[in-house]
Amino acid sequence: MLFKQTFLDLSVPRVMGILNVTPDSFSDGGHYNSLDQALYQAEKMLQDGADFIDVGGESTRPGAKNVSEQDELDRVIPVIEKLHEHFDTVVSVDTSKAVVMTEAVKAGAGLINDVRALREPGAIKAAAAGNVPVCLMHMQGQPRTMQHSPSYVDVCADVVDFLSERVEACITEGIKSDQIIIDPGFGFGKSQQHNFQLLGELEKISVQSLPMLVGISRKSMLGNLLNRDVYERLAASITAATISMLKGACIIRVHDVKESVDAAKIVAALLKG
Ligand code: 8Y7
Repeated sequence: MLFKQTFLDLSVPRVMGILNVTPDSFSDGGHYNSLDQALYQAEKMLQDGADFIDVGGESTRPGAKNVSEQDELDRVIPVIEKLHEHFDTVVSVDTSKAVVMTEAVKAGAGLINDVRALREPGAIKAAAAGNVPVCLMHMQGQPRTMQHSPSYVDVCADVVDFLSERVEACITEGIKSDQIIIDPGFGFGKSQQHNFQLLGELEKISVQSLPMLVGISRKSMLGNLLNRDVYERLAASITAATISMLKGACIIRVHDVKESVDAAKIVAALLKG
């Protein structure tokens, strides 16, 4: 199986817990922005069965402001160091900045999760030098404006074309294909209709049989459909994660780890049986 020796066996679905260390992150209201609170939250997610902890210091919600390199480093590096020191888990760094990637890997990060798919200056080279797996996510536009007027000929085909191009760019720069994960990027430059079309045809999102990560947890596509605010989207999040796993996602990126791990175990039993 992919990653088995160096990383994690992805033949069963895995759960990535979200740890936002942004003061303005949309769904935890910035409750966990101090180091101790971040570690407490991470420990709880690991007790609940998370396989990865994704540490992010830049809010990418629609309309969010850009964060400086220094602010991002100050937010994420101490947390990554402590997680690496205290816990046996794969620490993922959610960043698009080359310097943050380099410093995060030095601090112990074992995965780079980039919503910009390594398109920022120096990012591919930093990731290749870091020699850790990368997650390449599809996004149309930039976070500040991506929801203004997303447009596609065919959302699934366009996402696959984009991810194929990014995978090739990574391989050209020396990233091994067994260190690449793809992600269709729910909510990133996509209308309500695009998001559900993508979910409905998720099994078509495939590039060189690479593993796929999906993040739908608490996203607006669920809230818009159900008219529920962000803390009332648990059932919807688990349902969407379950659909994603059945359609091929092998990592789900979630806020509600305990419930998601239960769902992942049911799917694992089903796939095994
Ligand atoms: C995703 C993500 C976010 C996602 C990957 C949120 C950082 C918005 N969403 N990374 N990041 N995939 N790989 O709602 O869908 O968590 S931020």
